[in-house]
Amino acid sequence: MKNLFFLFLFLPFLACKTDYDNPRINQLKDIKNKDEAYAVIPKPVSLQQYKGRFLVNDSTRIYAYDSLQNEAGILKKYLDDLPEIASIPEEPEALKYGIILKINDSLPQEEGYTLSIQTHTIKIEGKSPAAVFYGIQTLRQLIPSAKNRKQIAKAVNEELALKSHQFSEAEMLLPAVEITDYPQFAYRGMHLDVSRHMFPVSFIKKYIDLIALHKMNTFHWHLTDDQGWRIEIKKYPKLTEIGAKRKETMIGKNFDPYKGDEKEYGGFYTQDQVKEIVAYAKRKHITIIPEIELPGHSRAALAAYPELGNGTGPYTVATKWGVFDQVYAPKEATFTFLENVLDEVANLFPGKYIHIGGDEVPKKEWEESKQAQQFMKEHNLKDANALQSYFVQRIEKFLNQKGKQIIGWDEILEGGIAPNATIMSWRGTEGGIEAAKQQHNVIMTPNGVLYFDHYQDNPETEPLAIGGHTSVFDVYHFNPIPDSLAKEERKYILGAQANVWTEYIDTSEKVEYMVLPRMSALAEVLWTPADEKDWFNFLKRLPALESIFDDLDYTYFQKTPTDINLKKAEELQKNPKS
Ligand code: TNX
Repeated sequence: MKNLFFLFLFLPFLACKTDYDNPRINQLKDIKNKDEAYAVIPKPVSLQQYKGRFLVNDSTRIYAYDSLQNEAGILKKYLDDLPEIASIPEEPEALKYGIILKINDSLPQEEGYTLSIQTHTIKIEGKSPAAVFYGIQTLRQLIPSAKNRKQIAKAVNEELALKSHQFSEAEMLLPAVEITDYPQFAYRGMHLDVSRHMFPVSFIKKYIDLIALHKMNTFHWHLTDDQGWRIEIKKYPKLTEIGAKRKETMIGKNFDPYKGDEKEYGGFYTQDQVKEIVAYAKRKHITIIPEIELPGHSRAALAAYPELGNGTGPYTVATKWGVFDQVYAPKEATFTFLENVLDEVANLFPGKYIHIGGDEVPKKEWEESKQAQQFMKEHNLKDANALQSYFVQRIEKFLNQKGKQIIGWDEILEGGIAPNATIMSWRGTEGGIEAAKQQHNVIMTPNGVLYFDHYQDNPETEPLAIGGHTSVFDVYHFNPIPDSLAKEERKYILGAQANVWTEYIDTSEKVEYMVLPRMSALAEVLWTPADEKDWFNFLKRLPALESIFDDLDYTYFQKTPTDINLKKAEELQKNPKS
């Protein structure tokens, strides 16, 4: 009843036939400074500001066309849990006041959307449900943060000086705007290593939410490595009974002399948990790419099934970091094992890609093993590089038959790339350049600039990290398309991804701290047209995003952007790190 009364009072102000023509609400001054009121990251392709505001209160309704109920449900939560998603009224006239979500097939880009906020309607149209979802993410960033709402309500009350109603902070005023938007790159990813350290299901979901907030679409889940096997495989229970646990963990950087913490460390995700996470990601339009490392980084698997090694056991789950000589033996039993494992993995993850690793494979054991030498002879493989290539190609063939495509780290170029493989270029961009020249798809993850396990500021004042130095500025100025690629080769660069290796990241908070706000910069690299990017303008928009991090309880690195001295910034802007 109260709501109805309220709506009635406001009709003269909010409901006008033409947009923006209400003399009172449309004359409202900009309450916040413009950059903040329209602070969207990544910056939209086109954003036209208007005067006026849309009022959201508990009588606002969301109308979801075209089976967009999932998207409507997500939006509803962002808007302080609006009471209900309304059914579509038969009379279009009834849609005068509300938020409308719709598919629009005529939009040119697959992930493109338009967002229009007017005084009495908000309309989000997308080419696909994912595109509508991106429009919702933009809308979400236009919602004033809790702390700004009070201020806005106060300013509006002063300016309108209505006797009949005082705005409260529970009523959100969204700024009028027309946005047309679509991403520059199709692949926009974040990676997380859960082998070196493990994170709870609740955090994996929180990480997925962060990916969604940034309009990224891929989560690369690094599930196996020397220090722990983290996914339940029904056919091989020892992978998690034995392979998911290590005796202890190295303390700090005590490689030599080695010093461990004497605490058993372990954990894994059950298949039910994996299914739950995959379904969660799907609702947020995020595809998960699972990574099962082969033929190297396999000590945890060998600890569980030593018969798959090159006779160099006994094997243990590694307790320190680095690259180890122990790799799978090239024999039929290994391929049967890997195929069975990948079979279960393929059934759990509906996306088209499976990452098979392929990085850092020392060839020592293969060179020294009679059995491996014999295998190479039988298969006409001239050296260990050819054997690595055989390994990957055989697995690719198996996965292609199951309708999946493989991704591998750039080492899989050595000895000949598998015919349909996508390359993840991590040792700089060179591997990516080479792969694109060979007409293979590429995802750029160069360790010089997209390794978010590296320091983001002075190591003396930062928590322990693996090394390196990559500031948010460096990330912001990364260009995924190397200059040396010819025009027709550029289309092979699908996009980029930041990698989060967790040797020195042992808590969820530290993951957040290491990725924020560097991933916000990466999101803009991947979404916004290069000539629209502007570092200083990005810095002005960042605080609004940080207030969302605050509201959602994310930990983040706070000082870099404003601390970067201008001269250095200008210099770097002219000559970015690649
Ligand atoms: C290299 S990137 C690795 C990882 C480490 C990382 C540390 C890649 C394919 N392999 O095993 O965790 O460096 O930055």
